[in-house]
Amino acid sequence: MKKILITGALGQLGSELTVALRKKYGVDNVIATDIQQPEDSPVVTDGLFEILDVTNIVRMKELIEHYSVDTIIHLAALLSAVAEAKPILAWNLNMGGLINALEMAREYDLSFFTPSSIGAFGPNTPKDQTPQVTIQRPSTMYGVTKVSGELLGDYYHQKFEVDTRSVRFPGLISYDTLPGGGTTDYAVDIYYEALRKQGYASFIDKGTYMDMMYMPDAVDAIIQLMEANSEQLVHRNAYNVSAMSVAPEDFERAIKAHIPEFNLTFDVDPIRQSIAESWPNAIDTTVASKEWGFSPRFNLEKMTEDMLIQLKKKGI
Ligand code: AKB
Repeated sequence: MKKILITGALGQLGSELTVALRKKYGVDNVIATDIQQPEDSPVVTDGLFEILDVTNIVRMKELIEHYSVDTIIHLAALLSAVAEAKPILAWNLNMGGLINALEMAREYDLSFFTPSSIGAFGPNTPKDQTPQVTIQRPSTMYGVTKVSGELLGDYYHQKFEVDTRSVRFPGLISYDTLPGGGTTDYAVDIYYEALRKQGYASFIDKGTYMDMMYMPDAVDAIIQLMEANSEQLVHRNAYNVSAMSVAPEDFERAIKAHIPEFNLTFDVDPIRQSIAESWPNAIDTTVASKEWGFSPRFNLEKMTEDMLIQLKKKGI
């Protein structure tokens, strides 16, 4: 990775990945792009930034040529709950952006990363220790776009020798930028509300387990996978990764260790609850560990401690 173009750089993952990549590869070697340009974001102010609507391949091509890009990290996409509310928009944006980015990778011989998700699994997938290779028949539009993305990644690798790589991210928890429109977003909201109100009404029900991971581990996973030797990679699109399998009451317990008066209640959103129930409880990440050394550093307790410290620093 020498000249990296990131799409969707202002999103939850992009905003932290951009900062980490600029630090590691140099400010002049990371081109952050997004469809909007807020003046107050460090993604915009602290390095190269360009407006890019990923459905516009002409503009994408212009930027790739202008900056002599050699790697594309394609993050622009709608998350699960929004995609379920706007399925046609989700198909057009998630698949339209992805095929444009893959075409650019083919034409300019770029290294390529795009995230898949635990949303690529469905109700027929084994729920516990979900294997790397298993049934993938999702019941959401988000899942349909994620499975299609995995297949396209493999297709471009096998047919055109594009160096495509991907991971199936679980819910990502971070203090920097809020996620928007995901099913796992409750796991971020709960920390904000724990500090603001010492209480939280969860839109995901008690006993609903999903995989989660702290943002520093997600950023490290992308860098580690992109730096791995190509010959090591058998299951490229996409590796199961996760750091913990947790239900709302597990967050409650972890938060109570720091804020004893914290009170968890439930106000379940039927749409997001049904999406959550169609996803695994806990996925098996051993293939990612074996092929490129995936090894997350944060468990629930360590993450909770850090989240609360960082949010307090932000004045929450
Ligand atoms: C979502 O909830 O949509 C995302 C995901 C797990 O892909 N966080």
